[in-house]
Amino acid sequence: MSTSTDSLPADTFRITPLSNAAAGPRRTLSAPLSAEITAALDASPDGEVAVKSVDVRIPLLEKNDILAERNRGYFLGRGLVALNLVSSPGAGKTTLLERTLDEFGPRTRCAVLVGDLETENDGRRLRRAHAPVAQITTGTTCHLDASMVARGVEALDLDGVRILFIENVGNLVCPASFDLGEQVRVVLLSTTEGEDKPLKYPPIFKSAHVVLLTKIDVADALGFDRAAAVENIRRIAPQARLIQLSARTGEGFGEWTAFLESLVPKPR
Ligand SMILES: Nc1nc2c(ncn2[C@@H]2O[C@H](COP(=O)(O)OP(=O)(O)OP(=O)(O)O)[C@@H](O)[C@H]2O)c(=O)[nH]1
Ligand SMILES: [Mg+2]
Repeated sequence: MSTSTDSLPADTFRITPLSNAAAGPRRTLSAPLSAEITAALDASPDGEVAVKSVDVRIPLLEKNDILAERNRGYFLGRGLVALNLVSSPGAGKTTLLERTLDEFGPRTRCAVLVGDLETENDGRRLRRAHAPVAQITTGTTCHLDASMVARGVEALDLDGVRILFIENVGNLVCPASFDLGEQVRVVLLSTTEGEDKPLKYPPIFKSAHVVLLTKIDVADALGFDRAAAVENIRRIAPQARLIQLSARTGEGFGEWTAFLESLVPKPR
């Protein structure tokens, strides 16, 4: 029996039985063995057992889920709506938020938490006199999690804020598993990525409340088949509201801002 962690994500491990290994004297293993494995080894004539993979992400996600619920309660208590924006890198999250902040101005107070592995570029792009912004740099982590968001909001003046945008790290896989405590998850698909991404990365689209088809201004020039993209989104994410827009020309933007305004909690 040996352990192998080759090509595994850091938060999982797998024990692979060596089926061709010569039977030899029982080896001493340093890791603590469960009662089941010890019993199976004792019963095995050649000192080998088959062990199924163990997913150690479960406790990590449980902890995240607890913190996410705490964030959600905090946001509700403050009377604001929190949106988690996820997409592959460069789909247009920051550009969307730049235009959204400009269109709302001080009328509907917004705040932004923005995550990237490195740089404060996006945070700087989003800085506005009327909107507090904080940048979270995650180092090597490919997604935001609920504890980062909890710490991030401490850096924001949320007085009077009605909408909190959380721009996640650009990644179409990892953010799907991490609830941040948002009320609304927004997944962006840009015309530059191709029509098939919902089919290839279903979990994130299945978790969406809203799908934004972005950069529609360049769809024709790219030969992007919008009807096919819409069909793919509808197939994988029938639960999601779909809005097609361009943050560059403003086409479709009215539908987006009207949707956001409909989310703002009414004063009690
Ligand atoms: N033509 C066009 N280009 C856009 C649009 N929105 C964004 N872009 C361009 O797409 C590129 C990436 O946009 P960003 O807003 O930085 O994308 P992002 O999703 O925030 O990127 P990351 O934070 O790195 O994941 C930039 O060059 C933008 O100018 C759009 O509606 N139309
Ligand atoms: Mg960005």
